[in-house]
Amino acid sequence: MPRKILVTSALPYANGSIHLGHLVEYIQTDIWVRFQNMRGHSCLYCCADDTHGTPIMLRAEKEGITPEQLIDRVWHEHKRDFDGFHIQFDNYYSTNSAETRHYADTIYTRLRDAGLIEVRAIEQFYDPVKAMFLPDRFIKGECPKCHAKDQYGDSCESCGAAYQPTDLIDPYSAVSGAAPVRKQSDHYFFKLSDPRCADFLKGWIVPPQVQAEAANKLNEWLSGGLSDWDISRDAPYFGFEIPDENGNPTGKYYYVWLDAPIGYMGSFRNYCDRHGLNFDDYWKPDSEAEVYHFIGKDILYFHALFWPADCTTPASARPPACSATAS
Ligand code: B3M
Ligand code: ZN
Repeated sequence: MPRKILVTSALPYANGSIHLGHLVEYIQTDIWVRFQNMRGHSCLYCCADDTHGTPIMLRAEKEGITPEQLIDRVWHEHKRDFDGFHIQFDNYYSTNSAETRHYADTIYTRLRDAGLIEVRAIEQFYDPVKAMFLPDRFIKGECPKCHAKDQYGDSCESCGAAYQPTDLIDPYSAVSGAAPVRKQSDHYFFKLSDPRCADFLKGWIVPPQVQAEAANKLNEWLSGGLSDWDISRDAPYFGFEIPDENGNPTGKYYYVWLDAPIGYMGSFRNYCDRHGLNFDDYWKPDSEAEVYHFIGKDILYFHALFWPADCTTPASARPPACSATAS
């Protein structure tokens, strides 16, 4: 019986070039896809550029172009490089697409309606000159341990210490150089700590959904207890704006890691529409098709905890065994 298989590789970030480390993953995946097709199965390979977030926004600004112009240019560079290495994607798309926005809004509103989104005020560093909240990587200062200067807000490259940006001595904004102030704003959290998520994940994190080695690591995280996940960012931000109950803008944006895996769906949906395929034949919980995500282990947390929990839990007011994805 020929199998219906959909394969994805991690989406390269549109902030940099494709390097050999990337290619190891795409070439391995490409070999697996070709192998399945040679066995007579139908195996499709979809990918996309991961295009949202603060680094893209700031880089575009620095270059004096719009984020859309930047991601368009990088898309062509990435595509050229993949073609040069004969990576045969069935679709190479972008997360900044109508399809990805559609599935992001669908997943988000279902989570919200299932009581899995909570709004909470948090305090963060804010650049008063640039009028923007600063991600950890955009705050620099003196390491609280070894006193090396110009270290990032999350860790020291000189002594290896990990800390909070608030621990830095004489912090400054890497964007404007200004001293950051602390400021509160509302953030939207995906309630990963809700027992429904852990219950679902416990049943899901087993072979064949994930390899045994990955299951061990994931169970370690799970038994440590899952924390809620901050899925929103304040303006200015390059991404999709989060809608309120009436579909009106909230001034908050989906964090890039929320819509990045949804880009797998967006890319595949775009392929389906152009080739007369039914998207749901692959993604519905009871579908016979198989979905495989090829990823590096550093992004296991996002793919094997957040992603199955956020894309499957709202539907799993239905029984929990209905996984739609497999790694
Ligand atoms: N773009 C990986 C990275 O650039 C990230 C992967 C997304 S996969 C949905 O570090
Ligand atoms: Zn240090």
